[in-house]
Amino acid sequence: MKLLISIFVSTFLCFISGCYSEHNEVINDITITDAIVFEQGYVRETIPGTTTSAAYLTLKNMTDTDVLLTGVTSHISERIELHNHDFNNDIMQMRKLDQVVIPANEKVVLEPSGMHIMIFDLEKGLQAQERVHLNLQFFNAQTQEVVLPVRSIKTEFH
Ligand SMILES: [Cu+2]
Repeated sequence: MKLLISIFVSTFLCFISGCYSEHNEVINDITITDAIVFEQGYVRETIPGTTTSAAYLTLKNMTDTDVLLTGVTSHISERIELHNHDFNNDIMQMRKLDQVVIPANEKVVLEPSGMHIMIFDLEKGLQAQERVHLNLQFFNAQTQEVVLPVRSIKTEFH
């Protein structure tokens, strides 16, 4: 009974002294705009008659903790997904990802042959020289805005 009381008391003390919020702080300790540095990127020009595009960028993690990119939003589309390319019987297919890990003290490169940000249902085409605002969403509910230039499809292969 004494043991039970002491467990109860310590749980209660933990509760009022903020053990729970302390735990939360460990996760939310990172300020994304300081931790994640956007190095470069662009959005692909749309092919006439199509409503999809993709964004590519390099993000560098300046911290000792892995950071998870969990989604992307933008005013240009309500459907933006994180994707990867997979080979299935020698056919390249795209697969939706729930998150992209940006490893501690490392970079992650989203590029045409690898992971990328897929933009669906564009209401109007994207032309070279335009700029696209993307809100990157991270695991701790923080966001970071990046502004990417639209690049022509031709320059993508040069
Ligand atoms: Cu894709």
